[in-house]
Amino acid sequence: MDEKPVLVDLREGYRVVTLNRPQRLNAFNEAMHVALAAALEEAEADGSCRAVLLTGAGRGFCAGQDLTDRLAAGETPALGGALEQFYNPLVRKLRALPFPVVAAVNGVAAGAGANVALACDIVLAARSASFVQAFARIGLVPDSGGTWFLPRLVGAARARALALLAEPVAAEQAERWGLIWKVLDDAALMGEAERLCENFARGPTVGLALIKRALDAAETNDLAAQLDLERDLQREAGQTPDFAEGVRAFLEKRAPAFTGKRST
Ligand code: T3D
Repeated sequence: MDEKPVLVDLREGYRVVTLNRPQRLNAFNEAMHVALAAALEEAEADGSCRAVLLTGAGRGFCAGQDLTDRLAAGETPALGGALEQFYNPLVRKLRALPFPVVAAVNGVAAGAGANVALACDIVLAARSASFVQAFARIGLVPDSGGTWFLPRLVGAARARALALLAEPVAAEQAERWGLIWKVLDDAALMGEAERLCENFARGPTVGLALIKRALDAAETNDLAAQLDLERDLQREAGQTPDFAEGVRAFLEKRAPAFTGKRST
């Protein structure tokens, strides 16, 4: 049995959440799902937490579903159940968290592991990392948002080839294609991810959460609806003390001291 399938490290204003089943390249089993869901719930409930850094222990980020669990479940396991119970809520939670989530993809991200990374707001990857839509290799369909994220991030042609061929994409190629934000030398990955989270921990958190909402809504809204939404969200952002502080700091030519709060 894994001792702690997810590690949580409390930092000043953010949390580092580490998938911790390195002997299986951090593949998901039920215990890891439950622990990750709890870690994210706790981060959300902690008013001082203004960002999450998600990474993996050992040489992999996450190899998707633990396939040994699937054999143990029998010849024809009811796979939709795990999506309903664990993967879909996880992806929804990552998108809905009211602060940025930075993925530091330290090694291979395969299957649902790749798509959980893509669900994060900013994806950094080590130069040695790779992304594999491994599903077709075992007769499955990309899940955890894969069929939604891929065409939006890299276009229809690449999305189809990635899903149908299940070939790995090296981190540098992933960056060139726009699948991820940035590739870094392996030794620089965590430092850069921490730097981003430290910045977010001092950021205008409510405004950042509203940006997440606007960009997600833009995936389905037409322009007219999106313009209306931007107006509404801007009203909300304009009522935060961070907006007033941001403008004051600009006029006074100093760095803003954002609180991340909705009200003073
Ligand atoms: O409910 C449902 O099931 C539906 C949901 C599905 C979601 C999914 O994610 S389906 C896709 C599941 N994932 C995969 O198919 C990926 C399987 N893994 C691989 O293809 C390769 O391991 C990698 C490409 C990720 C990495 O290859 P490599 O050569 O760097 O490492 P390796 O030697 O294959 O793996 C190292 C160890 O991790 C190895 O164990 P061992 O031999 O040292 O004892 C390997 O068996 C284990 N491992 C890797 N991935 C998984 C795994 N064990 C269980 N489940 C895994 N997914």
